[in-house]
Formats: sequence, structure tokens, C-alpha cells
Amino acid sequence: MASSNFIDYVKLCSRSGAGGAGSAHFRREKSVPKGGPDGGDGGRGGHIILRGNAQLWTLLHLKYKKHVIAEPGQGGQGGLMTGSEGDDVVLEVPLGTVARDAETGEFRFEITDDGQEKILTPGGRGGLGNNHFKSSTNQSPRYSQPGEPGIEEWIILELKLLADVGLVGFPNAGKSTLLSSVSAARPEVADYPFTTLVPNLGVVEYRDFKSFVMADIPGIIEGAAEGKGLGTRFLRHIERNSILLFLVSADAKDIKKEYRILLDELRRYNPELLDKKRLLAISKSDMLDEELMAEMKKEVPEDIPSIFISAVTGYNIQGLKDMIWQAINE
Ligand SMILES: Nc1nc2c(ncn2[C@@H]2O[C@H](COP(=O)(O)OP(=O)(O)OP(=O)(O)O)[C@@H](O)[C@H]2O)c(=O)[nH]1
Ligand SMILES: [Mg+2]
Repeated sequence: MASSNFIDYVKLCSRSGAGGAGSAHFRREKSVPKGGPDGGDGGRGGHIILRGNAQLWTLLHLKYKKHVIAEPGQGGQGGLMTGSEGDDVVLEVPLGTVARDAETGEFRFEITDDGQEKILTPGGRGGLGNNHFKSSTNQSPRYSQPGEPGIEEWIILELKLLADVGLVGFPNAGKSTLLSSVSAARPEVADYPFTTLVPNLGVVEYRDFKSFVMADIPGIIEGAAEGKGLGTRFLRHIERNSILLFLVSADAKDIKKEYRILLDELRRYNPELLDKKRLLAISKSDMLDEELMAEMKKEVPEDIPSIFISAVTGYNIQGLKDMIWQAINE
């Protein structure tokens, strides 16, 4: 389970549309007693297409889409009318999505650019109308081609997750509890420091099928840069995150001070980490009454957007997601 945490994975049945049949029609008009073949071609069946979308971060929106089916093309008609093409089905996927054949594991392609489109399962070609089979020896062919069948295949879409939000906090701050309350990830939670020893990633569902990835990493303590606690070796996991969410527990004696210590450890590990956008959440706010919270609000650092939350009661969790989403997309 631990490793699959890092990969978003969807298996789906992709079925393209069959091509429409060519027509075997003959021109029939009062003024033209012996009209020639005028059967039009069948239309192409719909493709299943993948399109890169830089606004998507996960494959969550495809998780429950087991079957993807495109329309067949229409048959050709008399008067050399080509049948209309079946509508394509376009699946939007995040950049970095890899498509594989589910049976053989064969690599098909990777979507790397915003707006890039690749045909995953091509629609069947339309059949040719009888008009194409006219020859010097046969002026009135009665046959036309059938359309090519569509293809049905099982496909795996895979995406290596890069976390958008990294959680930074002391041991026991409630990082893992927060991750498990906003995502399907189930990191271990316990009332002692260093419960989390390896990073966990979770996909956080946001409004309208949008989502982002949150990384829960082991707690950091003062002196981590010199190797205290688990040291800073896990900080490399947040080097590629777009924003950092600092978590300080509501029972901290001095919120500002804890925040400064965390900041300082990050700076000593890699000063570039401080170029990232930062948010601060005061966790375990269910332990505060209103009066106490009002008092503490005066003590939070002013130079960072902050919010009081409780992962246990759900207090302000939606507000936190809004803040994160805004920060990621600014
Ligand atoms: N009252 C309350 N307790 C919480 C809340 N969130 C976490 N806790 C408790 O705080 C303790 C630590 O929680 P964890 O989520 O394991 O903390 P962590 O930051 O992941 O800790 P490490 O993995 O050791 O760094 C547990 O006993 C949790 O039940 C909260 O919102 N309210
Ligand atoms: Mg933890």
C-alpha cells in the first residue's frame, strides 16, 4: 500500500465507435433512367482521446468511470453523401499521465503538455461507398464496404504523484490526522512523536472534481538540520511541492515561536524552501473555547495567512481547502 500511495492509477474499458457502412446506392431520378452508383462512404467511428489539462492534478475524476464508449459513425447515403462521424470522447488528464495496455502492460504514450491530444483508441474507419468500386468492367457495382469495427480494450492510466502541498510541523502536531481527514490516505496516527516515519501522500478532493495532493512527512524538531529527531532527510519530499502548510498545535505554548523554529530549520536545510508560498494552520482548535481562540488569534504570526482548524471535528477544514486551492492556483 505504501508505494501505491505515490501513484494514481485508473483502469478503464475504452471502446471506440465502429465506422459507418458505405452505401451501395444507385442514382435514381426520372430524368436519369440508368444512374450510376452514388453510394457515399460511411463516417468514421468516434475516437477515445486523452487531452492534457494543466489544471488537473490527479486521476480522481476518472476513478468511477469504468467504461468509456464513443459513438459509431453513420452509414453513407445516396447522392454520394458521406455519413457523419461518431462523436469522439475526450478524457481530460493531468500532465504526466501515462497510458498503458492493461493486458500486456505495453507503454502507449505519455501526455506532457497542456492541450495536447492523443488518440487512445481509434474509431473504426467508415466503409467506402459503391461509387469507389466502379471500373471499366463493372459500371454498376452492387457492393460497398462495411465499416471497420470499433476497438474495445482495457487501458491503464497512471500518474506519478507530486504533492502540491507539503505539511510541515513538529511531531504530534496532527499532520497525519489532517491528511486522513481530507483524503483517503490512512497514515498511522498516535499520541506520541515520530509516529510517521515515511512520507504519505493523499489525494484531496476539492469542489467540482478538482483535487490536489497533500504530503504528510515526519515531524521536524529544533536541531533537525543537525540531525536531531529524524533530521531533515525527509524534507526533500517537500522540495518539489508548490506550497507548504505549516501546522502548529493549538496547545503550543508560543505559536509564533514554533513557527519561527520550523522556518529556521527549513532555511538551514535549503534556503530555497522559503521561496515557496506558505500557509499556517493552528491544529486541534477543538481544544479551545471561543474566548481562548480570540486571545490566540492575536498571537499568530502576521506575515503568513493563517486559519484555526480541527481535523477531528472538521472545523474550518473546507476553509483550509479553499486557502490551499487558491494558493496553488495563484
Ligand atoms: N483534539 C484533537 N486532537 C488531535 C487533532 N488532530 C490530531 N490530534 C491528536 O494528536 C495526536 C498526534 O496526531 P498525529 O496526526 O499522529 O500527529 P503527527 O503530526 O502526524 O505526528 P508525527 O507523525 O509523530 O510527526 C494524536 O493523538 C491525535 O489524535 C485534532 O484536531 N484535535
Ligand atoms: Mg504523523
